[in-house]
Amino acid sequence: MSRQIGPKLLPPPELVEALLSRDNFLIATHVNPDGDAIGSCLALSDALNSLGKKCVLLDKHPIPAQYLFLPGQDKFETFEAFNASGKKIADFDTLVMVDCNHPDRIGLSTKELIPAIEELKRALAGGMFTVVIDHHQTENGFGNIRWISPETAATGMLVYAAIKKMGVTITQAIAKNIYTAIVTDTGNFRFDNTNAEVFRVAAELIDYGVSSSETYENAFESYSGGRFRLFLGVIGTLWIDGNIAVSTVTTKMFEETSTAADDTEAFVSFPMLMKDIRIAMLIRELKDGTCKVSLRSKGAIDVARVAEQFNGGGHKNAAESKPVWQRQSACCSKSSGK
Ligand SMILES: [Mn+2]
Repeated sequence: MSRQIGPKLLPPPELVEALLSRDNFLIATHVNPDGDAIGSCLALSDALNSLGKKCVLLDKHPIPAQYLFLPGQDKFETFEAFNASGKKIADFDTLVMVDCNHPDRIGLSTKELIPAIEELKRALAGGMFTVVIDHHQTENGFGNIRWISPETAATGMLVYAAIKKMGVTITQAIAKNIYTAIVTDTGNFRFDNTNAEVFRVAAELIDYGVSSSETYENAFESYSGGRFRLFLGVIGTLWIDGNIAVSTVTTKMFEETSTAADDTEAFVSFPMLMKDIRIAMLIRELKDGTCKVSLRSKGAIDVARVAEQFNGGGHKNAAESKPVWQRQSACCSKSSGK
């Protein structure tokens, strides 16, 4: 069962060589991790483990509830847990950044004083060997070995190609993680980035024993009651101007529904159900009174360019700003429905 996947998914030889020749890996992904981030990291760590290598998976934030079904998810550690277990960043020879391409995105720009973060910042400043595997359009040259492929739908596709090139046996756990990575970033195969290559890889993964319906139910039909009430609240804030839809979520709405930022995943896209909406925005109030804006678009409209104006970035049809605006500006007041 080893069909040849397309030429776009050929990992750089130096990337495969680095993964095969190094032994102690820190694998880190972006803050507020999504299914692509988590699934890609888990698959990569299983592959490296099967070759006898040591991996620790790091993330700034805990795994969101909808991804707790992923095989091996309990291997993720927050930076605090990493410290508590007595490990040292200096014991690792390689950092692999997955589904992101800058240290800020893995949480190193935080103002909190966390020893593992300080250690990692020092290690990177001292030249710690770093491999980047990512598909975001917004990038800035960080890393010793970089495979950044914005035309690829999900980082999971890149990780899968790298794993195959390393000669690792694809287990059902690897297949489930990669499949979930792909369905997350393609919106279950409906976004513009869903090309033939995506279906070819998905078909292979189904052959390895992944259930598409089970994955869909776990990843998309698993809202808690609180998350669903939050969703109803966000829909209630909807404001439309022409082909642009804006919704908002405030810290008060999170408190009232006992939910958190990761519960808003995919909320930004719901106004796209309306025929004429081309751009959707979700403005999320942060605890410090600033706001982050998630952007989605259809077709040729490039919202990554918009997010870059606000120091953020992402993909053509899906991007996010850095924190903008202060409380008392219009952005976070509750709008009436329309
Ligand atoms: Mn991704």
